[in-house]
Amino acid sequence: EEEAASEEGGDEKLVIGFSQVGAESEWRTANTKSIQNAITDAGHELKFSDAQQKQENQIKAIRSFITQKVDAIVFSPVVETGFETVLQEAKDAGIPIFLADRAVDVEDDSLWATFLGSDFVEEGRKAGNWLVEEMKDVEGPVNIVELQGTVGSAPANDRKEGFEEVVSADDKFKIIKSQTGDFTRAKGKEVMEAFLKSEGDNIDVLYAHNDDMAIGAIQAIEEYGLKPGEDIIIIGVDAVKGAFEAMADGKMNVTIECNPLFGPQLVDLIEAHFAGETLDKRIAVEESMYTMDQAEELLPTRQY
Ligand code: GYE
Repeated sequence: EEEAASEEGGDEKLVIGFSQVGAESEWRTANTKSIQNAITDAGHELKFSDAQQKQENQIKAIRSFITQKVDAIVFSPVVETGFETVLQEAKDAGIPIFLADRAVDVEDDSLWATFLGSDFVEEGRKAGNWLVEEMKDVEGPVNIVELQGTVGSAPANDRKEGFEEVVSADDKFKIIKSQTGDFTRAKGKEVMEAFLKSEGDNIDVLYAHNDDMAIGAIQAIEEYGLKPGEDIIIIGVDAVKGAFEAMADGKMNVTIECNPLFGPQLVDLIEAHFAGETLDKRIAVEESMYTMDQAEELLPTRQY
């Protein structure tokens, strides 16, 4: 048997397959590095697969990890639904799944060992609460356009839900347009151009589900002849360096932190699992929120 020698605790060298979403954002690049480095720094062997934001690629990657008899699989699902079959195959093969960053929507929670990631609903609420406070003296209507993340992904679903929950309490807030920008700069720019074309000066606020789309949109707004950060309030999520740069330039107002640097924490959890510990089903990463006036001071200290 090749079973984990639990008396040896964390000393065992594991083969870990990592099915990553893609390379769609600054956040993702930082996350990939953090997890890859943590796995190899701990002396484990890494098999890496980039799904290029496609579910079918992830299903293939997981099947290939199962065939290769890896010890564990780290999985960041591009969308929430449709993974039951392949997760069941991993379970049948006795390979534990560690959900990293994004959740799956499956009924049987024995299909994964633990989920380590952020509370995306809470991030959406933070964005909404910031806006409510910022607009407290404005009579309204406050016209909001929303750039959603990848359709069907946990962060897109949850960031929408949390934000709506807060702003819907006051009917001066109107979400006049909402469309996906797939978490990329290019798509964020393209969709913002379309929003501006149909709504123009009517737009008061942009809520983008990540900073990369906000940064793409900022470009579209400038090309349209408006001032991002002034004529249109810009709210992003992630707190990547690019957002701090935009805020330091006065072009973006706030970013909600979503910390991608949880590689070491993830590897600790994997090792704990192989040492026989029972893990909580959901483990949260701690994070904050940063505004324009803090950007210049904090920029040099940002790690991603
Ligand atoms: O916010 C976005 C990335 O799943 C939390 O995915 C992650 C999101 C992140 O593309 O930038």
